[in-house]
Amino acid sequence: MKRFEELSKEISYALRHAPWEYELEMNEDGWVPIGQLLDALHRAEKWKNICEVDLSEMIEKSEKKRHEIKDGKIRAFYGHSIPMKILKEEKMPPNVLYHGTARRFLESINENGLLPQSRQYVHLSQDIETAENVGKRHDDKPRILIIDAKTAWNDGIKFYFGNEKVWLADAIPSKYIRKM
Ligand code: HQG
Repeated sequence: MKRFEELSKEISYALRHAPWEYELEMNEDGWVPIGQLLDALHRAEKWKNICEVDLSEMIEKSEKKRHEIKDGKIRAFYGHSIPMKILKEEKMPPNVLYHGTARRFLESINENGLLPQSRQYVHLSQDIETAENVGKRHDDKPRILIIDAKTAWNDGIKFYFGNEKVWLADAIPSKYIRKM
């Protein structure tokens, strides 16, 4: 399992942050040909025997749904930081979404709303547990923010579907955010 985690990290890095390091041709939806990714991975000794079945198994065994394979291509569902904006599917969000963050960011979020920071989109969580896990990456006592997604969406803020647990937005003004 550890090996799949390591593989998943490397693939996330390639697909979210540095496709050029792996000579990947990425389309505007974030898809790259699996063959290209495998060719790049095979150059590293530790991945020289990786095949498409391993990639499928890695996705299947992962706790989080980070990647998707379809028609000979692979992509990351979210998390991108590359200059080319990945187009995501606009979708009506649930009435309420959550965002787990660090205590030290609260003042700035209060002032400026949620901003994508180093990524292309703000990442929001479908449920509180997911938000807590996201927040714990930044703070051992994370704070959960409640996003009034329904009102924001009615006011014209766009939301995008990431996966069943992760929603995306360009930015969330602070008037739609309250602390839990
Ligand atoms: C904060 C992981 C100051 C924001 C996770 C967050 C997620 C602000 C941090 C996905 C701010 C950015 C993304 C403002 C936002 N002032 N701080 N105005 N607006 N922030 O890692 O949402 O495991 O880029 O609260 O599970 O934590 O990689 O975003 O704390 O789904 O698959 O700026 O990445 O998924 O941090 O996490 P990040 P995130 P994976």
